[in-house]
Amino acid sequence: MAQLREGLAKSRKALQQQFASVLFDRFDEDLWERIEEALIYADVGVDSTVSIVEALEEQANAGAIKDSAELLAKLREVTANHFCKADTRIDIAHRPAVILMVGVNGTGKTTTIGKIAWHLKELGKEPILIAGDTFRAAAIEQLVEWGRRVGCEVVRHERGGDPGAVVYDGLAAAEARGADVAIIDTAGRLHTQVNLMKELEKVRRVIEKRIPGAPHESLLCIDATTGQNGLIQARMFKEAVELTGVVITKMDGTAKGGIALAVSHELDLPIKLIGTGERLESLQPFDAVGFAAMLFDESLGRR
Ligand SMILES: Nc1nc2c(ncn2[C@@H]2O[C@H](COP(=O)(O)OP(=O)(O)O)[C@@H](O)[C@H]2O)c(=O)[nH]1
Ligand SMILES: [Mg+2]
Repeated sequence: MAQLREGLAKSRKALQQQFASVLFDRFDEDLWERIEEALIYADVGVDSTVSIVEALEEQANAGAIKDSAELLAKLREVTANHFCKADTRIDIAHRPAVILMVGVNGTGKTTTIGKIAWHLKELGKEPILIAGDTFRAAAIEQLVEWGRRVGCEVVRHERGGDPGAVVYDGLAAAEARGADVAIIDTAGRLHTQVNLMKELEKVRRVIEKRIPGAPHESLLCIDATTGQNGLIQARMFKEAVELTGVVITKMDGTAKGGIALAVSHELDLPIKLIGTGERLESLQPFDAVGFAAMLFDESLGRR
């Protein structure tokens, strides 16, 4: 939690500057516009912003908001309520539990896999990593290096190999070793959406055939620093893959954290994990109430 706090410190500071002008003694159009601007600035996205401000206006009209402290309290409450209500936990109640990691290149898939594997080890579980990103030798090496640091097996083929084949072998190894969790890395630098869909569909078919009911989690990695571009990526991947949740990475590197809300609300997907740095332990579970509270910190009301 301390790390998420740290990671969100920048978001909060930027928002504080925006909300500093929001202190008010009466409700008028200008106030709502300034709140809207602040939310848009924080990357919350247009649809979610409009919906949040509408909900706040309703509360104000009903007499539930009398001063700026109450406004901020309601803002936190309404914001938390805008996150998708689906389960934010990662399902590892299978053996092996299969986690498929997808997302655009550079969003943090491989790093997040390393972090998840480390956390699993800490919990006494045995993970196995599968190098399904066969485009670049460096991508395979990167996963192998994480495996070395974490102390778990990595199943790999040569660069340029068929992702379906390495996934098949990886799952076979996971079953043979009695691994608790198999985490599959995938490529994200496919040139067209059609190619992307084809490749991910193929990988999925291989997984389903090998282990009925898998993948148990299909997680989309979104880089918080890319702002609204993350929403476009999420739409594209949701069309291509049946996603079970989202990982928002690089929350430590942005002055805006609202993309988590935009993606969760507009695409009805739970945020499951937050990446807050490059270290193994820099991965946090997601909690909507805590997230909203930190985004709109209490101190805002006391300025
Ligand atoms: N600051 C920060 N950097 C991250 C985080 N997650 C990943 N990165 C960095 O982002 C870059 C791309 O990550 P990588 O895992 O290779 O992305 P991939 O192409 O999706 O597999 C690397 O330099 C990572 O160290 C995070 O939560 N915070
Ligand atoms: Mg990678």
